[in-house]
Amino acid sequence: MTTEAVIFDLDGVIVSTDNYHYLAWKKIADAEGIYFDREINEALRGVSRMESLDIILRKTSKIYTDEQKQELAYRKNEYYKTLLQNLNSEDILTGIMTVLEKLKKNQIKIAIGSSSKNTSLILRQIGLHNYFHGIADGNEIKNSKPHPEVFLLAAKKLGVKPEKCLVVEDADAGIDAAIAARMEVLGVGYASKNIKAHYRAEDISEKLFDKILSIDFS
Ligand code: B16
Ligand code: MG
Repeated sequence: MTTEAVIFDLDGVIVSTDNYHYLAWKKIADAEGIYFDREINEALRGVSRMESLDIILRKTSKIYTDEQKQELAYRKNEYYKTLLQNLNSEDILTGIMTVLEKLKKNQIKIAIGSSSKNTSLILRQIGLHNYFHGIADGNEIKNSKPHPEVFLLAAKKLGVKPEKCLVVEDADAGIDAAIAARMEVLGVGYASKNIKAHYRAEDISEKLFDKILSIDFS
């Protein structure tokens, strides 16, 4: 396959916001007397805010109305946004900037495909707001990962066919979404153990992309 574009997931690939998500959900769960730990938090990777809340509420027998659920999700997001104020360019994960620069230099388009409705805020915080050729996020889609919608939208914005795109993901839901979009996928971090991914690696590096895309990065 000739790769014409690379679509990067945001949380867990470009920047690590998982701990902030955890702290914000933990605050809500504790206030509601619901058990929540870091293992349950792992199941929320790549999953939308409301679906994340539904997973958390599995630990309680209390029935919440839609209005109450909206209120919990709102409170979680307000706290999460406060925590995001701490983010800056130093939080961009290791290896990312070198790879992004080299992809651009090699005329490979780069995009973001994220379930997060806070994508713009996060990109602004880390100074990459105007950096990508295309951004598709949680505000623009009806179906979140594992549905392929966000990646198909990113490809459309770039004007690149899905089969010419490579996705970089840290979530199992995101790996499934990329496969459903008929894209190749590199599983990193948490998803480096997912055997459905075409490529797997703990961390992102120049060497890795050199191998996958056969680019001479020298
Ligand atoms: P928000 P990604 C996802 O982002 C996160 O991994 C997931 O934990 C979160 O619930 C989801 O965004 C929604 O985020 O509440 O900010 O809209 O990994 O797809 O970039
Ligand atoms: Mg992610």
